Amino acid sequence: MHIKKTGSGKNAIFMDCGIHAREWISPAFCQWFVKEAVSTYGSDPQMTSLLDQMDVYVLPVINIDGYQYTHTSNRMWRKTRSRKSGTSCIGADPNRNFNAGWCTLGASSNPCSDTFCGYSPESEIEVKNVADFIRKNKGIIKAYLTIHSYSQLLLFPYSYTYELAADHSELMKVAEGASSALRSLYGTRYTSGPGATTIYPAAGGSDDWAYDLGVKYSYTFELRDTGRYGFLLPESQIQPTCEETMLAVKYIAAYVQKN
Ligand code: ING
Ligand code: ZN
Repeated sequence: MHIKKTGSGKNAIFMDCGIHAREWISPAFCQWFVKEAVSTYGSDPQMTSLLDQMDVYVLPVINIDGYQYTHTSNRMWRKTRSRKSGTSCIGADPNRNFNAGWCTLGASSNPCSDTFCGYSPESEIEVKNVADFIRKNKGIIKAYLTIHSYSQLLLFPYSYTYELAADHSELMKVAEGASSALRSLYGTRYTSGPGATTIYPAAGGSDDWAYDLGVKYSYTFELRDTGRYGFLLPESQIQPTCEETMLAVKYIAAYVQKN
């Protein structure tokens, strides 16, 4: 979905949800974001100024086949649903399939693993299409946000190496600001930091790939909770999670807008 005022060629923010099938709160957030954007434009000064100055691309469910499969067959499915002759195991982990230190760390070359990196970078059609879109629009895409769950983390590059990103201090500062904005609503605590040391080392992730392509403000959100319900976040937490996450996304967007 492309949220824009009339006219084109403006700078943009790209956000995707549902890269992992079982992380249901993620597609819920993208949907919430679009509703908020179109319904608060003109009344909320921050949203109005953002959309006056930038476009937002929202991909509500990247891994649509996997998402469907979690509704029909296996609630805990994570990967895509691609098939390959020679193995009965299905799918690759789309967040190990991007071309960023591909399959070197925290990923598996076993097609039966939940973190299978795929047969080659961008072997998954969902990953190839997102990567093509971002490459094509890299001149205007100033921020890349990807929404996962769970753990309450705000991660940024790198995950494929322990080296710090060239923009580490700025990325950390913006993440800390976004986390405080999020916490201000219901007191939900987030931890910020580079993926490799904050969650675990893992190559082939989309945020690392976007960052190395030149999209400086590249963040992975891990939404609620911290493990009590995990992927099975109760319905009663959908709205508060979306409300608080909005504050963090708007904080990052406002920062990107003026930088
Ligand atoms: N977490 C992410 C995962 O793909 C991550 C963590 C972020 C890895 C960025 C690599 C890069 O494992 C979840 N919950 O999926
Ligand atoms: Zn995930």
